[in-house]
Amino acid sequence: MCGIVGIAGTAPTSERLIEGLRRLEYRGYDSAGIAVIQDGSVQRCRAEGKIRNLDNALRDNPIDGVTGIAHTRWATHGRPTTDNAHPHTSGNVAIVHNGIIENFKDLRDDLSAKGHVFVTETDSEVIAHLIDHHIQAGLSHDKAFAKTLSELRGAYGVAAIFADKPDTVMAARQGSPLAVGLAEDETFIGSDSMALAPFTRQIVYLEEGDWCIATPGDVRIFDASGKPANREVVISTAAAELVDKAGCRHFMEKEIHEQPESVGRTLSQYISAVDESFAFQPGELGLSKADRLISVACGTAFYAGATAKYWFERYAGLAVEADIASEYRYRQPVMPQHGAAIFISQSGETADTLAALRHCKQNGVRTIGVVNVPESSIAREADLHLRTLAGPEIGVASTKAYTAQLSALACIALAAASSRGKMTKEETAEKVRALLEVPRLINEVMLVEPQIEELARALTHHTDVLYLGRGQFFPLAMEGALKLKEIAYIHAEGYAAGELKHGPIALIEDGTPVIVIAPWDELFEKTISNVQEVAARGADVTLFTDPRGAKEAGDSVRTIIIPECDPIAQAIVAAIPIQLLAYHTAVLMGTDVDQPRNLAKSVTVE
Ligand code: HGA
Repeated sequence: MCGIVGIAGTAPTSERLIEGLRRLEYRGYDSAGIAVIQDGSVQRCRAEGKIRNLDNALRDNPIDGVTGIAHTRWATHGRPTTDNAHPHTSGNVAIVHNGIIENFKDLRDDLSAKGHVFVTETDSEVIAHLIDHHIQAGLSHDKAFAKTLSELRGAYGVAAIFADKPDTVMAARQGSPLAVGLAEDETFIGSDSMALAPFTRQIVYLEEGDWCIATPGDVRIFDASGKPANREVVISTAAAELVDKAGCRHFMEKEIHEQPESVGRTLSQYISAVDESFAFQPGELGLSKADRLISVACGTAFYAGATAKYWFERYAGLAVEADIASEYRYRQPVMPQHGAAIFISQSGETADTLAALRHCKQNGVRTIGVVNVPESSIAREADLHLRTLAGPEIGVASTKAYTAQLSALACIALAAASSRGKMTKEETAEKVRALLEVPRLINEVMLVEPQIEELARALTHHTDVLYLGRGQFFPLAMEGALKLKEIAYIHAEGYAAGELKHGPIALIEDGTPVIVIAPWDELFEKTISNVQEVAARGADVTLFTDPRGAKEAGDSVRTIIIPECDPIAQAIVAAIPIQLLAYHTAVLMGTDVDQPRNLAKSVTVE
C-alpha cells in the first residue's frame, strides 16, 4: 500500500527519494511527499495525486538535504488531499507511515489535551506528535522513538527524521514490511528492495517488532524488547532499472503479452521439458499423506487457489478448502491435523494472507507460500516457498502474476497426485506435456484480440455484465468479473452457470451482456442449456469456447474461439481473452488502466 523511502546519506537526497518513490508508486498513488533536513530544520514538499505532481512541486519549490524521508500514499484515514499527505510533522520531528494506527483517536485526544495541535485527518499524524511529546518531556531521540512504538496499536512501517539529529533516520516495522539498504557511507530505508535497487543490493529485512537507527553507512537494529538484534544481510535480486512499458500503452498491456514468457519461466521451475518429469522431488511438498489442504489468498490470487482446488481434488484426491484470507484469519477455522496450508500472493506482503499464514504456523500447520517476490514476508516465513516467476508486475490489476500462480499450482497439484500414488508416471507425463504447451497456446489465443476489442466496444454501453462458468471455469468467471470492475469500473458478477436459475437470472433483460467461458468438456452440454436459458430471456451472449464447443453450440450464439487443449492447460489459456476483454473495455472507457481509482497493488493493510 503506502510506500516509504528514507535516506541517511552524505549527498543530496531529494532526487533519489523521488526515484525510490517512483518504484513504489504501484503501492499507492493518491498523494506523495518528501521531507528533508535542510539548514537545521525540517522542510517538506507534498502534492495530491501521482508522483509527477510532487516532482513538479519540487521543481517550483526545491528543497534538499542529505537526510530525508518520502512517502506515496494510499489513504485509509482521511481524504487523499495535500494536507493529509505524508510526511507529517510535529516540532522537530517528521514521519512517514504505512499501516493503520488503531488507537490513534485515544492518543490524539490525549495529546490534544496536552496542547498538541493536529492539522490532518490521518491516523499517522499522531506518531509525529507522540515522538515529539516524548522528546520534549526529556527523553533521548532513541528512547522517545522506542516509547512511541510501545504505545502504538495496529500495523506500521514507519520512518522518522529529526531536525536536531540531522544525520539519523529511525524506522520500525510491525505488520508492514520494511527493508534497510546498506552502502559504504549511506543507509537506506524502503518498503521493499525494489525501492532500494538503484542505491544498493545489500538488504536487511526488519523482522516483526524490529526498529532501527540508521546513520550514514551504519545501522543499529533492535528487537521488540529493545535488545540489539542481528539480522542477516541478503543480496537483493530486484533489478535496478525501472521497469518500462516497452512501447506498450500500459503496463497491463505489456504484462498480458508477456505471459507466454512468464508462464514458460514459471513452469520450467517445476517441470522439465527434457523428460516430462518434475524438476523437484514431489515428496518435498509434504502432501503425500495430507488429508486436507487449505488455500488462502485475496482477490485474483484467491481465484487462482479456487481453480487449483479442482486440480488437487480431481488429480490428487486431496480435499481443498479455498478461503478468502480476510475471512479465514478471524473465523477460528478448524486446523487440519495432517494437512497443509497454501498461501498465494503476488507481492508476498498481503496483510490478511500473511496474518493467516502466521495463524496456521502458530497452530502447527505446515505452510507453503506461492509468491512472486522472493524476498517478501510470506516467501520468507512459509515453511516452503514455491516461486512464481512472473517478474515485476506493475499494473495494479493482476494478469501475468495470476497465470504464473495457476502454472505453479498446476505443477504442484500434479506433483501431489504423483506423490500420493493417484497418477501413474505416464499420466503425469501426459499432463506435464499439456502444460508445456501453454506458452505456445497463449501466443495462439492472443490472435482473438481484434474480436475482443469489438466485444469490448459493446460492453462500454452497459452498466452490468454477467460472467458464467462451470467447474474450473467458475473461478475464472469470477476473475473476469473482478477485472472488469477493477479497471473498467463496470459492475460485473461471476457466477457458476448452474446457479443462475437460483436468482441472478432475474437480472437478465433485453441486451444484458453475458460472457460464458465454456471450452468443450463433459459439462459443456449443461452450460449450453444455461446459455439457452439466458438467451431466451434476451441476454446478449458471447461464448468463449474451443472449436469443438463452437461446433456443438451451433450458430445460435456468438462465439470467440480459443485453442483446444487439455483441461489443465485450458484453465490458464482461457484467462488471456478474459484479461484482454477487461483491458480493452477499460481503454475504451478512458480509465487509468494501470492505476485504477481507489486501488493499490499490494494490500498491506487490513
Ligand atoms: N493510515 C495512513 C497510511 C495508509 C496506508 O498505509 N495505506 O496503505 C493514511 O491513511 O495516511
